[in-house]
Amino acid sequence: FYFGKTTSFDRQLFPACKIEVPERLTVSHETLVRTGLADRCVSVPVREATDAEILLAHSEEYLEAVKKTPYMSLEDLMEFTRQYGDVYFHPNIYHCAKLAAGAALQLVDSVMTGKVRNGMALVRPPGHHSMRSAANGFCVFNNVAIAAQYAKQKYGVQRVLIVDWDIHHGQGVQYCFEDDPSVLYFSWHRYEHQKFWPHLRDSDYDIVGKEKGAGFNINVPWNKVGMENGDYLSVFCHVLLPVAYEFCPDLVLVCAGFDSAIGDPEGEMCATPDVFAHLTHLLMNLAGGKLCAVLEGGYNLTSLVQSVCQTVQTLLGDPVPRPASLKSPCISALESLQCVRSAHKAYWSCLKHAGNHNRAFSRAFKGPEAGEEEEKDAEEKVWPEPPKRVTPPVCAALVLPDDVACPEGCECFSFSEDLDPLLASKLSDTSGFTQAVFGLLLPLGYEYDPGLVVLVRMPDSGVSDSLWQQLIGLLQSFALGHTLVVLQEEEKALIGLTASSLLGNPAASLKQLQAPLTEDTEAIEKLRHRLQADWKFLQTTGECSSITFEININIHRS
Ligand code: SS9
Ligand code: ZN
Repeated sequence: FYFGKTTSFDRQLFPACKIEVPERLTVSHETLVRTGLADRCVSVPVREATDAEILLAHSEEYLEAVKKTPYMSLEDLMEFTRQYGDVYFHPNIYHCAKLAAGAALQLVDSVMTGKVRNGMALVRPPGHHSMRSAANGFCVFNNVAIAAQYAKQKYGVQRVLIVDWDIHHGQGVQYCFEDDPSVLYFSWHRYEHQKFWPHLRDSDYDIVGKEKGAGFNINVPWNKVGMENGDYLSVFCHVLLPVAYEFCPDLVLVCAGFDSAIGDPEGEMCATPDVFAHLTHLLMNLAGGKLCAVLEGGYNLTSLVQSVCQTVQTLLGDPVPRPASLKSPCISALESLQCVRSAHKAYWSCLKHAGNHNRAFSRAFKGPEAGEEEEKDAEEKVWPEPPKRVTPPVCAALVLPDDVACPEGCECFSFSEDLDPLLASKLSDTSGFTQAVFGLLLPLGYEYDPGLVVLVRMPDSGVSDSLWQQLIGLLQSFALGHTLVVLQEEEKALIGLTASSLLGNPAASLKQLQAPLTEDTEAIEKLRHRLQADWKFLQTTGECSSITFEININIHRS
C-alpha cells in the first residue's frame, strides 16, 4: 500500500484533481482493516521501481523529464502538465509513481515465487493511460504494463493476460503491447461511439492488434451508460473467458479500476460492487491461480471501498455472493458483444462460429458536440450495501468409503450414513467442452441462480483431471459455492483433486486447448440458438434470434 498525502496547503498551491484523491487509499485500507480482511492478507512491503524497470514501458526522455518534476517551480509544473492530457503533477508525484509501479512489481515477485497465491496492490497514481512518452488521465507510469514486461523478463513468463475492467480504455497498455502476441490485453470501456474521453478511434472493437499481435487486443466499447451486472457477466461468458482459456496465460494481471461500478461520476454505470466478486472468481482458475490485481480508477468512495473489499475477499477464497436477479443484457451491450466476437472470429477458434456483425450498428463518429463535455449533475445513485459474506469454517465435506483416507482440510462422513437422494443433471463431455461451459452452462447458471449445484461424474466420462477441476471451480460461482459432487465408487482416484477444488485451490491449467470438433461446435451453437428465446443470457447478438437461427439452418442444408 502506498498513501500519498496531500496537505490542504498543497491543494491551494497546486492544480489538484478533485476526484483522484488520497482518501481513495486511506478509506479502502481502513475498511479492509475494520472488516478483518487485512488481517487475513500477507502484506508485501513496497519499493520504488528502478529506472531500468520504468524503462520497460517508457522512453528515456520521458523518464528524465518526470525526474525533474520534484524540483520544478509551480509555474514550471503547470507548463509541464500542459503538454499532457488530464494529469496533475505535484512535486511528490514522481516519488509516488515510482512506488506505485514498484508495488505492482513486488506483488508480481510474491506471486511468481509462490510466497502468496494472488494479491491486490492498492496504489496511486493509477497507470493504464500513461504511454511510452506521455503522462495521461491521472497516470504517470504504466504500473501494469511495467509489471507484465517484468514478469516476462524476470520469470520467463510466456503468456500474460491483462484484464482491464476499469471504465476507461487503458490506451497506454494497448499501445505497449499491440504487436506483442505474448500479452493478451482485454479492456471494456465507456465509449459512446467515441464521444467519451479519451475519444480515441483506437478504442473501438475493430482495433484487434497489429502484425504478430493481431487478435491479442480485445476492446469492448460500451456505447451507452447504465450497464449492469448482466451486461458485464455476459461479456465475460461470451468473449473474455473462452478466449482467455484458449490463450492459456501463465499469469493474470488485472487493471482493477472500480469506476465501472455504480455511483461512479466518471463511468455512470450501474453494476453493483458484488459483481467484482464474480469477475475476480471467474479469473482465479486461470494461470494456476496466479493473479495480481492493481488498482486503477474508482472515484465514488463508497462504491470503490465496497468493490475493493469484494475483490479482496474473493481473492482470499471466500464463497462468492449469489448473482441475484440479474437482468438480461441490454440491446446496446449485445450489439457490442456481437461486434467484438465478429471482429475476433478469425483469431480464436472458440469464436469461429460467431455471427457477423451488422454494419448498421456502427454509427459514424460526429465528434464531441458543443456542450456535451459539460459536467452533468450526476444524480446521486443509491444501492444496498453488499450482504455480509461468510467464511465457512469447513470448506468441503466428503462422504467416503470407509477404506479411503480423508484429504487434508476436509470434513469426512462415513459411507454408511443415510443421505437424502437428490436430483442431478447430466453433463456429457465433448471436445467442445469449454465452449459448452462458457457458452451455455455459465450463462444458464447466472440466469437461473440455483440454490444448490449438483455435479455428477459419470464413469468413463473422458473428462480430464484439469477440466474436472476447472468445472468445479467455475460452478462455485453459483449457490454461494454450495456444490455437491457425486462420484462413482470406482473413481476413488479423483477424490484428492476433487476435494482440492472444493477447498478452493486453483485448478491446473488446461494447457493449450485443441480446436473443438466442428460437429461439436455446431451442435452447441444450435442448442444455444434454440434456447436463447427463453434464456436471454445465451444471446450474443443484438438481432432477432429467430432470423439468425433460420440463416444457420439454411447454411447447414446447403
Ligand atoms: C475530460 C475528463 C477526463 C480523465 C479520467 C481519467 C481516469 C483514469 N476532461 N477524465 S482511471
Ligand atoms: Zn478509469
